[in-house]
Amino acid sequence: MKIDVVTLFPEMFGPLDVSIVKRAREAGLLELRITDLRNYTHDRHRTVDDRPFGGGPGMVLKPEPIFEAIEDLAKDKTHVVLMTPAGRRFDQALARELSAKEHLLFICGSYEGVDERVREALVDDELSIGDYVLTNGGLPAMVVIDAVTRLLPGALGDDESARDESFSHGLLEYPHYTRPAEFRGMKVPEILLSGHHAEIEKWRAEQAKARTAQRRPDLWKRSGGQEPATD
Ligand code: JF5
Repeated sequence: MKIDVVTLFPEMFGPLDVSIVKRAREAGLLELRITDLRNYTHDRHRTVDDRPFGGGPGMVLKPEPIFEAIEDLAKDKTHVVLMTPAGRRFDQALARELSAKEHLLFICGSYEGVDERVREALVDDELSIGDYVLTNGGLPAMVVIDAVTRLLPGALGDDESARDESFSHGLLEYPHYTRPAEFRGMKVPEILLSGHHAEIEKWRAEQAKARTAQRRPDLWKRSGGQEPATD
């Protein structure tokens, strides 16, 4: 998969040079290119924004540099994504959907937003990572890129993939423990030390359901949950 990012802050993208995304890039599963929007300006001050028509506070990203950047970087099959709090809410199902695309291009908004003509003419999809306002779309783009990259075939190790598989059912995770069996007086649940694999699976499933029902009633309803979970 190829991913392009057009941003005013290319220096933000260090987090994509570590861990699983780094490994995916090194393995050739992901080709990631970060482009500075200012490279597509032509004036001495490398101007990317201007005051809003009609007045009001803040600045708006000008259309010309964004159009030039997208026309340079996008091909016919490119899925152009604008990161904005006004987009549809990003979730795991959307991560799956995006992971099937050949080429993604993220436009990272800033300031009050981008000129509406960018949306009308260039953008295929507007995504939000949640109901809060950030200073620019760099962090949201990285969130989406991270979630998509780990879904690319071969990006996760066998262990990671197998674990992920068992949690694609829309519930929260069961509690995890490792050694020591007792730490500062806190004991690991006896069942996990018992070696009874069927019983352990049952316990974990119950824990996952109880947690989901209690903490995330929205997910619980979506997963078809009914029984009053006891924790
Ligand atoms: C942005 C104008 C975009 O703040 C966000 C955001 C929050 N959830 N999802 C995205 O994007 C940055 C800021 C101002 C446009």
